[in-house]
Amino acid sequence: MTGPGEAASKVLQVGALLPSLHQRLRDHYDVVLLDDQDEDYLDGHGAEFTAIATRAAVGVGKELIDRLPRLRVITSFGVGYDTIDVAAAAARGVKVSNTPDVLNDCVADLAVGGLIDVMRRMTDADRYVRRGEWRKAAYPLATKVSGKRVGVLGLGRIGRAIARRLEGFDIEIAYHSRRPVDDVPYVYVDSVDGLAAWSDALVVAASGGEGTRGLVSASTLEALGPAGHLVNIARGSVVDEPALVDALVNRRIAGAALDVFADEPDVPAGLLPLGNVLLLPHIASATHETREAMGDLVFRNLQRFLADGTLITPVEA
Ligand code: 8YV
Repeated sequence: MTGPGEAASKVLQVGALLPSLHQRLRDHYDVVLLDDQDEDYLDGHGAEFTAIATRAAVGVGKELIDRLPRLRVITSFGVGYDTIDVAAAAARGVKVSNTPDVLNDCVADLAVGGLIDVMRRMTDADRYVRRGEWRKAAYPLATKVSGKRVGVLGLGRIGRAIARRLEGFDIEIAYHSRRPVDDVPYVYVDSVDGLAAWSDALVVAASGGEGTRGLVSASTLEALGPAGHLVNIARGSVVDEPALVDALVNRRIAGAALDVFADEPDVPAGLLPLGNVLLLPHIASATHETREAMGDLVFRNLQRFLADGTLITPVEA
């Protein structure tokens, strides 16, 4: 077993990281970027690494964990950890950290922006102006946002930040999550489809992973109905994507604002011609301020762990 001093020296970087984090890691540790190595590199060097730095979009599977017999910690850039095999890590006693809270504001801002954009058709109207169509006719009427009913699916830290913002629009809020929470004024609905049936718009803010795969199903979209809008800033996997495409193409729901997809960066071709869908390239946390805060938290988690074996923001297995 390596001691803490030795552990601090060698970090395996899995995937590209924010440039400032990449540099900071190199300034303090001996960092090896896995992407630059040969396939068999870890056969000879796997035992040298006690720490991994990665990002949520890339993650760490069991196979990689198995190739690093002295691994003690995985620090990840991103709040979601559905791409990290947390159970395999725990079975080996490997600790995992993520970057919660520091991105709540930006993700919630984008969710609300997406909701307003798609209900008011702002991006589509922008395209209309650019195509010169305003000269021929007024843009069609859209849907009022203020005062509507919004269902929040997943009332964690980000879901709550979204709900707080929506209160400012006099929106009535209800939610569904694994269990009701005590300290919010919102109505709990005990099924996803029940929440969708109640809602004018459904905002998906549940974490990804096997437990939530396909939680928003064809029947949920049916319940949301032809006047309903969907916003997803969580993970593409939470929504049955073929069912969503079908519902949008056939106007069984009114529109959607999507920042996440099942197979990023691939976006279902059927969505591309649709004016009632806002398509964003997974940018909810992508501001200078938030990404720097996420990078700082990754670095501080690693630094703390290598100093005393604890994490600032541990993921519970
Ligand atoms: C990041 C995210 O863009 O935090 C998350 O889980 O999905 C985003 O904030 C992404 O994870 C970075 O890899």
